Amino acid sequence: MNTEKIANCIVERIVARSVMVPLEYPVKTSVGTVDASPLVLIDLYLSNGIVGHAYVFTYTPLALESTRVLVQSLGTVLCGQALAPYAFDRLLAARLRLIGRSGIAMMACAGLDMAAWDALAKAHGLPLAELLGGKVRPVPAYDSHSMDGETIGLLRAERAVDAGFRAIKIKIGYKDLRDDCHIVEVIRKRIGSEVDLMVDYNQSLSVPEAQRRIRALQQYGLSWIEEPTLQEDYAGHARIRTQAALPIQMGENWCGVEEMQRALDAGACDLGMPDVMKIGGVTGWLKAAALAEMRGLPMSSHIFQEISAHLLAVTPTAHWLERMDLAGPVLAKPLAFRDGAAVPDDAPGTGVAWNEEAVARFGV
Ligand code: SMN
Ligand code: MG
Repeated sequence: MNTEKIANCIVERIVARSVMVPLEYPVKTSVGTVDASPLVLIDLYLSNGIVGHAYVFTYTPLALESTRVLVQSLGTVLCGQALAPYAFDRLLAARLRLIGRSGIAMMACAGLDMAAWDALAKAHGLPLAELLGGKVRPVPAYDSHSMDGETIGLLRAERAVDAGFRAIKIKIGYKDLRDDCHIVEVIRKRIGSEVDLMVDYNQSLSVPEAQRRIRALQQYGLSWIEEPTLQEDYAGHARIRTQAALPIQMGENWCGVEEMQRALDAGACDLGMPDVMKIGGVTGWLKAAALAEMRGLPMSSHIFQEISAHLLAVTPTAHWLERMDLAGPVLAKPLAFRDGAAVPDDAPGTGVAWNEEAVARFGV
């Protein structure tokens, strides 16, 4: 499609639908469990018939309907506008200046941003990675597991290695340190030393307890310790980091690139993993990728595996893609993984499209 026709891509309407998607395994963390995946599915309809698709993940069903309503109402600001994701971000930021773009307001804006970029890529007939100047390519991925306990933890670890993954993340933060060490030890024994092993504390420890537990975990050759203390405590993460002989990882909770910059200025982490939703969609991710490059920060993704496979292809310090499938059952074509890498296909857009029969089945 040529440029003048792009200018004629006018946003006609936005439709936001809520679904609760079943999960193969619940996401068990030390601070809560996600039994089913609450998603707001966003469809951005253009005047030329193209539809941009995206979803946002609300973590808890308690936030599902309010997020859906906010997506729908913010969407009205975009209706009648010529498709321009960058301009949409500026427009929504201006409209929300007084209330502030955080929490579900940022999530809703990011969802609209991802849908707009999907539509723009489709309007150009390009996969998102190529629209952004990169190439669609396999992206190294780690299989992301939970606080599964020994039996399920070993089963999942074995399956992941058999499926070709060269890296696995587990969640820890059990009641006692010896339980953390035990699960890490048995999984390390099962997967061997050639497979990377990361752990995620999901913010559950005090700074002194994190320092104590990380000292005990040194012996297992872990690739990173994720969110050992409260995500907003950048100074606390920095104190943990100065004593830890293991890389500290964080970023899934950075709301906008401003918080990423504050965390890096505080020396909070060795590695970063922005969440494409909380960081502000594709528009926010591109700013984060530039900041990561300036700081030499290896940058991984957090959930949202489909669109992240495109974004990591244009991230100068790209590190790992997190494989945690929170939307597969409602997708027309779930993201493929082969030999430990995400393998996005080269269809136009981000690869997010709905299985409408499943959407009806899981609709809320
Ligand atoms: C996580 C927590 C809750 C839902 C999805 C993912 C986790 C992660 O912090 O890093 O995968
Ligand atoms: Mg995490």
